[in-house]
Amino acid sequence: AVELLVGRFRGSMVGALMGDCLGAPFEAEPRAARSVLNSYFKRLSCPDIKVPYKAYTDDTAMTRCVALSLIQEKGYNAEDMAKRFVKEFYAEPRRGYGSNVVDVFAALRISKFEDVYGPAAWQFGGSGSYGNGGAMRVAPVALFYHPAPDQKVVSVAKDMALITHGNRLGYNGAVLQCLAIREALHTPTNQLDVVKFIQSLKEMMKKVETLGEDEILEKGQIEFEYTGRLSRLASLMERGDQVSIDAVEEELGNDISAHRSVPTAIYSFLRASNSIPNIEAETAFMRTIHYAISLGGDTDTIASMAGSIAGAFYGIAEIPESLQRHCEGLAEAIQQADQLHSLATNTHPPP
Ligand code: R7I
Ligand code: MG
Ligand code: MG
Ligand code: MG
Repeated sequence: AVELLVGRFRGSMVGALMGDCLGAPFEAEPRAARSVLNSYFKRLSCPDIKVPYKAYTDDTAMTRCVALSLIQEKGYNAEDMAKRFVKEFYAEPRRGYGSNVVDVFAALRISKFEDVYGPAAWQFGGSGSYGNGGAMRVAPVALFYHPAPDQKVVSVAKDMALITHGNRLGYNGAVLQCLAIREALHTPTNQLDVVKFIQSLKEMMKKVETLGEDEILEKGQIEFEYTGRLSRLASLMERGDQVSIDAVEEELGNDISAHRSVPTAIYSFLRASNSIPNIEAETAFMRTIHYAISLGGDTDTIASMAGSIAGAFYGIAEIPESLQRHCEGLAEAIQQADQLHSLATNTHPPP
């Protein structure tokens, strides 16, 4: 069982990396047809063809910071994490960061990290960003804190997101993505019950989204945004293969906002647990990545989030090595997964 769990930690970290690297060429491009993606993956997995590696983007750059900070600090330390984000951004600013989050990095640096959560709170005139940048990097939190009680997991995911994303849609998106990875990690591979999986997330998000005293709804926002989208997700799953890409875009979204991408990533994982017409994939994990990219829009981030959920569920053994080897930073993702696993096991011994 212990070996299985290591494989799932690796699957989640490598899954996040692969979605980012393989999805990045399609980000904000016209949607790629399933046949085009079939050839894309076939070409990449051909053993005798040498292709240059696929570079990772901001999604992975920030995920690595989250992992390294948790490992170094043996838990969440806001200041350490913020410093790593900033250092990483100024070392490699051309990784495709969101256009507004860079202002947070600048303000953190200028203020010498005096108030770690301050600059994010001031984004967008004080409402904070609802981009998916908090959600896209949350996998290491889900892994490290997986044995901890729900409340602890929720509060760390939220605080980690708050360093850059002050809007409740931004940080609650990170919370939902974190809970989805943890749920996948805890579900036996032969016992995925789609209805129960969604219901469990809905029950947790209903508590999370109950408006706290310190929270306000921005104009046009509703209290139970994510709970509502999870209901829509459940209806889409009931309709099976009848659901078109346009319907997914309409009901769940495929853009850079957290509320229009996190539910889409979860849907991609669940939908791809069964075969999908015209998608040729070596494994259900690869079908998840393929399907997520086929939705278009924010392909690197949706595929990365879907990949980290699917990887936590299927484990590294279901991720073809022929495709892993194309991803920049593979060795680091595996090493961080192993370190997170040993820390999670020692820090939170099983009851
Ligand atoms: O969320 P963030 O880190 O961006 C992540 C995305 C991923 O797709 C990455 O792959 C990368 O491509 O970027 O960065 P932010 O700059 O905080 O948010 C991203 C974008 O969301 C912003 O540039 C805005 O276009 C939009 N956005 C908002 N627009 C209006 N009002 C986020 N919050 C708001 C808002 O409150
Ligand atoms: Mg990116
Ligand atoms: Mg609340
Ligand atoms: Mg993206």
